[in-house]
Amino acid sequence: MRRTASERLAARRKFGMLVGTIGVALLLASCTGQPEPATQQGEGMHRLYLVMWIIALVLFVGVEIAIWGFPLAFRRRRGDNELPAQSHGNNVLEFVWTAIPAVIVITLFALSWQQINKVQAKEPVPDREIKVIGKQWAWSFDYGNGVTVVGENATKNSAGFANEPVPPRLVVPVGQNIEFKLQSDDVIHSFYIPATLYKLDVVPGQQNAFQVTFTKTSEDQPAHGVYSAGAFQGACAELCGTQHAQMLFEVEVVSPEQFDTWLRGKQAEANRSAGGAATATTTTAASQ
Ligand SMILES: [Cu+2]
Repeated sequence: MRRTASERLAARRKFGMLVGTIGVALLLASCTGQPEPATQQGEGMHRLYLVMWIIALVLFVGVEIAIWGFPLAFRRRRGDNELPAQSHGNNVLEFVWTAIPAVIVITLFALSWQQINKVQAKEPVPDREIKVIGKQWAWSFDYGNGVTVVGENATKNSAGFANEPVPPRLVVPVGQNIEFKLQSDDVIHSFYIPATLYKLDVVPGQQNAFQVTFTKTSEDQPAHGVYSAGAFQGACAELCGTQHAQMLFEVEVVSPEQFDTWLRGKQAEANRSAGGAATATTTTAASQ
């Protein structure tokens, strides 16, 4: 059955619209799928991710057009009874398709190298230091001077777990350079706050550390599962034993004033308990 010219045009338009729709859907998926960065360092990584994503999208569309378009455009037509001109060994073409990927790989390497140096850069004296202790299967956060924040593990009874775990709430000030010093009491864990777009292993016998500066507070974060509202989510990202899934924590990013008030309150608690550590789980800084 032969199609008329207008039918062919309509079919081509339909195909174009389909390709366009898939492209837009992929683009939208990428925009909503990537966690929003909440730190200075994370914003740089987010930009790098977008650059990589756009290059990948252009290559994907180009390759798909070549895969589907060329066979369609150069298919055998009615009355074609001869082989088209056969060619072999085009030096220009060989050079171009070797050079383009090489340039892309070198560019991405250079951009990543630059970014990794920025992310791992450290001020000699950070605004604040917090010791993060990972152990099977909980996190605790040591602010110094006896102020420690811990959570509560789920309690197990004969019928399984009786209580949901209460993740410890790490309170930090916005706009200040914070150094997390990571310490493991047993096996390898991984300290991960998705909103920072960064994670670092917590290795026994080795002190890993990194610095971040939060650029926004966490007050607009919705509650999710065991995570309460007003905090970013945090978790252990390294399978570290049977109750690895309990190693959750919350990160409440507040104004420096709210942070100081919160820390003073914890300090007073620590002093009252006569040398004992002040421990808090669900105390939020915003409520004080
Ligand atoms: Cu762990």
